[in-house]
Amino acid sequence: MGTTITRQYVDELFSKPLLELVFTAATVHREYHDPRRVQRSQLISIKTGGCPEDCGYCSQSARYAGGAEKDVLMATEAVLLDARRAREEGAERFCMGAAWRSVRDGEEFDRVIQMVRGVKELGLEACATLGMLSPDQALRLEEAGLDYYNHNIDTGRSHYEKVVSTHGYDDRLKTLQAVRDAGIKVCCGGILGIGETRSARAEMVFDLATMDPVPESIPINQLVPIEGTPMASNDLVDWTEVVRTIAVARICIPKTWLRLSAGRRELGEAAQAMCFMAGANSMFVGDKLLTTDNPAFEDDRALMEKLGMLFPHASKTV
Ligand code: SAM
Ligand code: DTB
Ligand code: SF4
Repeated sequence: MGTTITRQYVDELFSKPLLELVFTAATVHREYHDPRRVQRSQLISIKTGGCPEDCGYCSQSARYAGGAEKDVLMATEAVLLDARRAREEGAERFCMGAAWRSVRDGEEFDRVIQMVRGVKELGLEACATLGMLSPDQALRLEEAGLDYYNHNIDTGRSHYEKVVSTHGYDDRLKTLQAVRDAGIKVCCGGILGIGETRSARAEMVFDLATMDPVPESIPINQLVPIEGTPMASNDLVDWTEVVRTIAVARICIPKTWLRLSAGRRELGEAAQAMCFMAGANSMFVGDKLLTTDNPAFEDDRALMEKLGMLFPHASKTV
């Protein structure tokens, strides 16, 4: 699947009239998915800030003033308390993020392994994003029951070095290979609004669509500008570019979970609806992403009701 896609085909899709493109994507979406189904993941930042990397969009880099304060790794019980709450609000997957360049073996990684086991015991899918991983570390996560590992390519290869200088695109691919080889599902996507051209967006979708196998989960983030970072005053990409990117990704990668990720507050309800029409079928739930705000639970429930999409959840009073 996906391997016969050419770069020219992706470029042509990006150039189509928007509503034609959305119609095609919506049609493809209906061949493979229930259009009322939206997968729900909840994030937690288990170790915030102080990251040595210089990703120009990120609140957690120690290089920029104004971002998140550096914190220690959370206690396992506190993380599992949050996971239980997420489950009560209807989350299906619990995603744990740590602002590390790479994972180091030792007490902290052992604790993350405990967290993964605990999340699985609650009956949730477990996902983690901890920076670069060695093949051995990926295997340990798999043995603990980790379902997904998130590690984004973020943008097209040609633009990547303009976004981060402390690691390269090939480092990202190496970690993704370790994840794949360990038998963990891959969550890999990108971010829009980081100074990329439409061509770089097409390059990113092409790279994702020609991975073999393609990622099982693809988050599409819109930049949430963070004070103090080099991208603090970036213009938001036009909402139609978000819709367009989602539509092209759905056409090229029909079976994946395609997540409308960071930036939903900035998009507003109508543009989000268009993204779901264009084939997005996953979202982050809960008031917070890692360090920035996400729409409130009740607002999402209301939006899903308006759109006639399914939003099952256990009682909040349980
Ligand atoms: N340190 C890990 C890594 O580099 O993979 C994981 C954490 S990082 C926060 C995960 C992804 O979140 C990034 O690859 C990027 O796509 C997205 N992201 C980070 N900061 C963002 C922001 N300010 N706005 C939108 N998306 C953001
Ligand atoms: C992804 O692609 N988006 C999530 C998750 N993977 C880890 C993170 C979004 C972060 C948004 C900015 C913040 O809250 O700091
Ligand atoms: Fe942020 Fe991850 Fe880059 Fe660190 S490696 S600065 S946490 S995106």
